[in-house]
Amino acid sequence: MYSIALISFCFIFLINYTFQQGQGSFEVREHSVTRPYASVFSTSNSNWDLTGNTIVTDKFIRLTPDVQSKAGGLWNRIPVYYPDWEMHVQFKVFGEAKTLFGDGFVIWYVRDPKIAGPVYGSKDFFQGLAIVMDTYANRNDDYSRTFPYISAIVNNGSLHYNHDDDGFNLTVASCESHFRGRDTDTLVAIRYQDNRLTVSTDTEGQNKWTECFSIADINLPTHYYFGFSAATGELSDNHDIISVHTYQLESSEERRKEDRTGILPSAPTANMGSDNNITSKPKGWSVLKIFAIVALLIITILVGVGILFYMKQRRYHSSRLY
Ligand SMILES: [Ca+2]
Repeated sequence: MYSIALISFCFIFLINYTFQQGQGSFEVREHSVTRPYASVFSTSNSNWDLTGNTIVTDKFIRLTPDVQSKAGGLWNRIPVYYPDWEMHVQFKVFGEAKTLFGDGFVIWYVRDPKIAGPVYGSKDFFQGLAIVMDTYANRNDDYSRTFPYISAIVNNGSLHYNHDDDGFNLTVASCESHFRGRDTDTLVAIRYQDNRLTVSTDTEGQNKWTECFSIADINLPTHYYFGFSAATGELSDNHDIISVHTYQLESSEERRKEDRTGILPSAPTANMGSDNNITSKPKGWSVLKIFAIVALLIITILVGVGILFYMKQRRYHSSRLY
């Protein structure tokens, strides 16, 4: 009886995986979504939940339509029990607007999934990782970032995501990426292995990954949940998830044996809010420059007045001579 149970378990275990990327890496079916979606969502024991305004067609899973004040989510139900993983997400962000659109979407790895809130339709003070695919620059003052923009945020549950500064002060790594409104397929890959977080994009239709950032020393536990969410406010866009492929990566024996469930998300060596990709714009006119201009103006006026006075004097003397 025991051996039959064990064989059944092994069989179920094996069919859940498809060999993908070399030895030790497998696609995890329960953390992936591919067409046809009917087979993903039609059963009561689906691995995924849809929240808010999310709709499923035969071509895409639409988190929000290009309509104001909508919010939606796609959340996985099975905790991620392996420490090292890579997720490839095919998505599409587009809409009618040419200049004003928003706000983007988030790829989540969090302790508490499916809780509606103000961060792209999901919970603030979240515990876990957010890969923010931000299409609208809320803060656009003295930083020369161009949007769309991808940023990674690691939160232990105590930090507030501030939309007004695009989560700038919590950003551990980021890059600019022109993923919106493309005719090509747009994909993002998130790899978490040996505490290194690497995000790459493929938006040019060349079937080639371009590294967005790679940052070491990112601590994330196991048994959190994957999810996606998006929200529109005054600005809107279609935010579509087309496919998700998640791979379990090969882990060292030490990591496999380690109990990682209690790890608090952290990025102890990250220089939050001062990523290398973000450079300050010139700060405008310095005091010295303003002083020099004022001085030049005064000298010009003085010289002008001087010339006028001199000419007037000459005319005066001339009129006295004749
Ligand atoms: Ca924003």
